[in-house]
Amino acid sequence: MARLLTSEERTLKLQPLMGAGGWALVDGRDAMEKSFVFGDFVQAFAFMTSVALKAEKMDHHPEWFNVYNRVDITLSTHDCQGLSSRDIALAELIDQAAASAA
Ligand code: HBI
Repeated sequence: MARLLTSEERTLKLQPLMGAGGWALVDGRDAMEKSFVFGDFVQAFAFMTSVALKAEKMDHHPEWFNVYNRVDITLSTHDCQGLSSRDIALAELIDQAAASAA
């Protein structure tokens, strides 16, 4: 069962993903979000396929919305109704997948 990030973990591990990292906290919910824009739908879907396979291996899945070349992603952990280390790991994996999709 995943546990919520402590305030120290949020400072040390979550903050680096925010700001220039592109992730932002969601208003009114203990979750993080980021939007990605690709060259076209096929590139966006290839990114989603890559993330989906890795998320399945992690057994930790994003909430996401796709329209054409844009993918909006929200991460939070259902088990503890908030941000856990699993969300940080998945965010880092997602950023790596986006970088290699570019
Ligand atoms: N994905 N985002 C998210 N949050 C969860 O709590 C979660 C999940 N994927 C699978 C899952 N939980 C459970 O099936 C496993 O933790 C057992």
